[in-house]
Amino acid sequence: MNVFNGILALHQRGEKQLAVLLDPDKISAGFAGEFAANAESSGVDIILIGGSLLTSDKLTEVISSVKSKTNVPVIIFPGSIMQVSSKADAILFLSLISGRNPEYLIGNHVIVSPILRELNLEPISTGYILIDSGVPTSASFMSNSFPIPRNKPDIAAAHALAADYLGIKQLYLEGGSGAQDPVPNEVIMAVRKVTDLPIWVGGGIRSVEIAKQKADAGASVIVVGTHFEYEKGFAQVESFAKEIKR
Ligand code: 1GP
Repeated sequence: MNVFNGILALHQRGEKQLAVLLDPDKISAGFAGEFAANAESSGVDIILIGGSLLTSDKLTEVISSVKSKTNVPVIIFPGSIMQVSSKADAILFLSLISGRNPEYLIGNHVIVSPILRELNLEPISTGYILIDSGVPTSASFMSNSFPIPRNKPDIAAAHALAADYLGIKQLYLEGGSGAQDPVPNEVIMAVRKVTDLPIWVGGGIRSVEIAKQKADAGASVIVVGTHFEYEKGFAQVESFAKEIKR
């Protein structure tokens, strides 16, 4: 299975996708499996697994549990090069293009690429763009990089265009997990204007209305993590999926 081709095909048909982020530090493998069992019928297109800083060793256990219960593609969303597992279908191969930290632009990629090849894990080339979300975020702190100011859509668009010209396959506009304010619609629209690449948008999306706004602004994949982390929240997955696909 080529995971990126599936994402691209839906994007090219204009179909919006919902990605749910599971953080192995915050949920048990058993609970992740229960969520996965209902993911497909709830309209989930992608299950992302990872975190900015994993303090437990549960990544592979959570991935295996999810994989045993669903055919929805499982993609690692790595906070560091330690987050790899042959059990996943693919990994977001993130280059933090909004930052100027060489380790997150190319250094870590050199270290981990031979391992990904060995594990036969599909790398999905992704231009990762941090957008200021009102408060410092783990992604910004851990990567030692500044986000793009949220009132500068033209700067975000220039980064997106450069990524497109470099041959990067998709973009991820990131407000940061638990962001106070999600990525502004104006930023998504400005990026959409300059590129046809799939655009992922995540960070601080806490309501169906906001999710729909981001999809309408031009996001191809809506990522929700924190809001769904508790059992109560997972009950809302279906309504998020329905709304963004409407
Ligand atoms: C974080 O974009 C994801 O990298 C999801 O963010 O946890 O705020 O939904 P939330």
